[in-house]
Amino acid sequence: MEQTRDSIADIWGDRTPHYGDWPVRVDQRVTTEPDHWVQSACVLCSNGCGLEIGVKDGCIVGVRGLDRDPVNHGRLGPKGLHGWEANHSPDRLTKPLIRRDGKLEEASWEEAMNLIVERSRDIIQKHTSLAMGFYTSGQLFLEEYYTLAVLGKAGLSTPHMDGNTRLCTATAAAALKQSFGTDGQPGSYIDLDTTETILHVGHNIASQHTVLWMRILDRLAGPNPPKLIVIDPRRTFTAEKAHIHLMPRVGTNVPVMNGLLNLVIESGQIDQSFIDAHTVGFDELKKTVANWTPERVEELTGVPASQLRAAAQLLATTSTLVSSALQGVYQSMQATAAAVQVNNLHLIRGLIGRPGCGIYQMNGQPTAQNTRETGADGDMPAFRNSGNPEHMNQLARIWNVDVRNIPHWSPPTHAMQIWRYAEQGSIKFLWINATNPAVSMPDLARVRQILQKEGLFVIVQDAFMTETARYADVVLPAAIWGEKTGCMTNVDRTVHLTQKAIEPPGEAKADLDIFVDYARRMDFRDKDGAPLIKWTTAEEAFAAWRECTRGRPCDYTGMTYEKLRRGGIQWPCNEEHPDGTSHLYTDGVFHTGADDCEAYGYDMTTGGAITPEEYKANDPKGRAIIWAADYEPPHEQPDQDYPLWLTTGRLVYHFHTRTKTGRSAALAKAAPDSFVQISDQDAQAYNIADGDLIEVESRRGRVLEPARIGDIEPGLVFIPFHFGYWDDPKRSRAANELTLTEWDPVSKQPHFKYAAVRIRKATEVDKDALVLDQAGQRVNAGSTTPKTTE
Ligand SMILES: Nc1nc2c(c(=O)[nH]1)N[C@H]1C(S)=C(S)[C@@H](COP(=O)(O)OP(=O)(O)OC[C@H]3O[C@@H](n4cnc5c(=O)[nH]c(N)nc54)[C@H](O)[C@@H]3O)O[C@H]1N2
Ligand SMILES: Nc1nc2c(c(=O)[nH]1)N[C@H]1C(S)=C(S)[C@@H](COP(=O)(O)OP(=O)(O)OC[C@H]3O[C@@H](n4cnc5c(=O)[nH]c(N)nc54)[C@H](O)[C@@H]3O)O[C@H]1N2
Ligand code: SF4
Ligand SMILES: [Mo]
Repeated sequence: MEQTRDSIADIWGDRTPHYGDWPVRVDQRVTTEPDHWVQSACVLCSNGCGLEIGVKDGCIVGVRGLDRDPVNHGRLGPKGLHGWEANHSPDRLTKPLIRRDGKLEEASWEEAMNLIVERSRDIIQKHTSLAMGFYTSGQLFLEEYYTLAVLGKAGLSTPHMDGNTRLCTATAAAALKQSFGTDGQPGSYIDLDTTETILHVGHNIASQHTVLWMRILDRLAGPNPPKLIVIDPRRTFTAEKAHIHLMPRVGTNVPVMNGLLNLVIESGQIDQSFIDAHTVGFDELKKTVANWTPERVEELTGVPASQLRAAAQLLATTSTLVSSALQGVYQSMQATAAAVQVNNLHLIRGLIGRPGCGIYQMNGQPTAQNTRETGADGDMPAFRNSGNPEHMNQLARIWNVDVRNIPHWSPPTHAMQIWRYAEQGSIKFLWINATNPAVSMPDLARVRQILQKEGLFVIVQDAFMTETARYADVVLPAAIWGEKTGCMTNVDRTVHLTQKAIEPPGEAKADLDIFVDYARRMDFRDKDGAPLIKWTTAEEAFAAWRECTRGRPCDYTGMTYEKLRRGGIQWPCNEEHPDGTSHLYTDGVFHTGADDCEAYGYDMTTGGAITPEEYKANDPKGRAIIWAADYEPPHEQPDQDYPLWLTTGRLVYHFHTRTKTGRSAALAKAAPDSFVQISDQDAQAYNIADGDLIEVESRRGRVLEPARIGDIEPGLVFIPFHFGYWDDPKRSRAANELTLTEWDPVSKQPHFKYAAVRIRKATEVDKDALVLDQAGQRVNAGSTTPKTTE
């Protein structure tokens, strides 16, 4: 059978009801019978579904879910079943490009790499390595990030390296570090198979992790179904299945969570012996949340007190609980402060470290976990603490370099700061790989200005001519998933090997090869004069990474490519745990000891770093840390001029800036254009009908979107952020034209989930239409402007 279902029409497929043991269902879509199958995993979200790539005559012709894979038991969602079509898109980049006289022109690899090396040397000589910046991704492979991290830290010694993971899951990492001492999810997907209660906070799992949602749908259809609580201001696919759906105003997660914690504590159903033996900070929490009565929560958040009580009742009495948090928490006000309240809920009820009890501080991108583990986001590899001299000495020994060459004298530069330095001119070299900031960063007018800045040398390494690539000085054509080999670690610490199935098009090269080539040309050496990067293949890079993780919480030493070919394995995997580990913290001992922890943490309100001395003075010595947080109002709020809240997010059929999903015919057809979602009440108030073109304006920019009415709270509008300009350069429609340059004080994750906007029907703005040129710049309107409405 070529296709087991039409996943566009039937997103989640048929139910296979279960309790305890999730049945296998193999989903498949091929366009023709493959010659052979190559084992891999899906690259279109952090769920990490195991799959096989069907190949015929050197081309990908389809995929099928891997039946024995612990993550998906054979299932795949619409993106997984269709996204591979992008590999064979006719507009792939196949040759390097160099800007000459203002125009990007084809060049050889030799010319492009020589230019990059020449510029690197020149800039370092004149301005030191502090002028070198790297903005990477959550979509490369582990081996690629590790190579990048080593060349950045020990080769160039620059602290300016971060990923788009800053926009994505920096808060997941921050919340895990704040509470448990290091990154790494405590639980496992198998917790969903038995849990009594599930809580999703700001996570539209039905659309964004479709296969994990199938697991939940199958529980809901089976014996002993779990109760589902959803906290989201919109009526999402996820919310539709909720037993209790709390719809708070955007930016009010802390009051809602504090209100729930308060009721749970008041009910007396807390696990006092767990709290006493395994945590610190409970008294402070109790004091803080005591102020958050259901009535006060209702006033501030709009969540009816009765609903909050009902949710708290479930959370106070359940004997197992799986919680997840994602962008409705991470990209909103008080991101880390809200995310740790989810951890606190589990800690005060002792619902951690055993089957049925999982906390998913979710990831989004397929390899965001690896960016963090390897230190390509500026963290130190294998969760080492840059403030811990012993940890830094370990790295220096592993890389055979002088410890002073590893930048650890101050916290790493986070992405928003890297862009600011580029704006201010102190960063003069910005190497962007596998991310499309000209659509995905907040406040796009500013991003475009930075990318075009005189004196900033921009390299873009991508598979397509993206909105960002248009501004580059050098464009490097990258091989992508299916065309190279490497590992991906998903949300629940499961490591998959994804294998090369076909050759990349034209001269496109694997990112690993590009980084290795750069390191060789830059002649980075270790203390003894040997090459710093001692590997050339992915498998060799993996072996080097394994050594780097020895004895660390994310211990990979028990894994090999050969073992990974049998299926996904959860870290830590070592001699003690040769088959991997499903649950961390089963003994209630956390990585919070001063010698052990990945970070000393931050003050939740100011973001002020806690010093090693302060931390040591109150060493939690393995107890989890309960952090209390009070409410802080958002800095931008609706007012007379901009009376509505804007929130942004995703659709089930598209991945980010659609470089892949927009090139699959079926996915593109399923969600062809951007829109603005508004409530019935607001539609009436503004006299707007479904499909009318609406101008949405914030203090930073304007877009034009067709209206879609319903399923959202009055006063709130929603725009999906997927739609940039590569396939429609005419209309200003990217949600990030409107968003704010502002971030969480702890995780430094930008706030995409709220901004103040105003709306009006586009008929009134014909003369000043929003038209963009090829480069995404707003063209002045006037007589050349096509009419924007019928
Ligand atoms: N189909 C699809 N799946 C994807 C992706 C994709 O692009 N498309 N991307 C992947 C990636 S990288 C990520 S990070 C994840 C993201 O996955 P999600 O976080 O689930 O996706 P979003 O739509 O960004 O935001 C989730 C929800 O937050 C709600 N929200 C907004 N403001 C608030 C608030 O103040 N409080 C609360 N409680 N909720 C709020 C929104 O209404 C929205 O429904 O998805 C991954 N999976
Ligand atoms: N308003 C708003 N903005 C948001 C968000 C939001 O919810 N609202 N969400 C944020 C989040 S969570 C995320 S994760 C970001 C995502 O934002 P981006 O990272 O900008 O999104 P992508 O479209 O996934 O960009 C990845 C790029 O890498 C390329 N690529 C894919 N594979 C490879 C490879 O193997 N090698 C190389 N070199 N290139 C490759 C793709 O073609 C694509 O151009 O957006 C953020 N921006
Ligand atoms: S849930 Fe995520 S990993 Fe699984 S098939 Fe869908 S996009 Fe791919
Ligand atoms: Mo993300």
